[in-house]
Amino acid sequence: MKKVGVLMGSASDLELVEPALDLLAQLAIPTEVHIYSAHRTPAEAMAFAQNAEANGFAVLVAAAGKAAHLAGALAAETVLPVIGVPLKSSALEGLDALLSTVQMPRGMPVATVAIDGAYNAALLAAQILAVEDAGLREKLKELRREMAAAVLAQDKELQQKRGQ
Ligand code: RP5
Repeated sequence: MKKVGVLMGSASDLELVEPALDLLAQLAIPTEVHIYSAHRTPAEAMAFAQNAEANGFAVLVAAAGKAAHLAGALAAETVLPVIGVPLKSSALEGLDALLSTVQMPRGMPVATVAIDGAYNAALLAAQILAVEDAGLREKLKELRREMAAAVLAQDKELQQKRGQ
């Protein structure tokens, strides 16, 4: 299976990125994780994206806060899909990162998830890989069934508490 590359702009982002890493591990998707900043280490970030296709990646996840350019900078260097995760790491509560990530100019798309949406970014990356992988599609369907079962269990508990 091809790999998912997960990049974050700073070590301080790691805690918010961990839900993505956990899900990718749970789904047994090969993953490589890096701290590369679009501002502080632009050469490394650019080289990673330029070589990503040759290095066996299928999709990149880029998480960053503040003036979050990482996802867009990677997208500029590869035609692999890039999923941006705006992080809440500033006084602006992540709105700055959301707009920086989502408002890409025509021709250079970044698939942007919610602020602090690392889990969904990993899920979307898995769904992209699953287009060509029936086994992975089955795992994703099982996850959906588990989610639905959890909600219905919560509903049942609520009904019991309220004596409905
Ligand atoms: C962004 O600036 C990083 O992605 C991080 O969210 C934010 C703050 O970085 P540090 O100053 O904590 O390294 O580039």
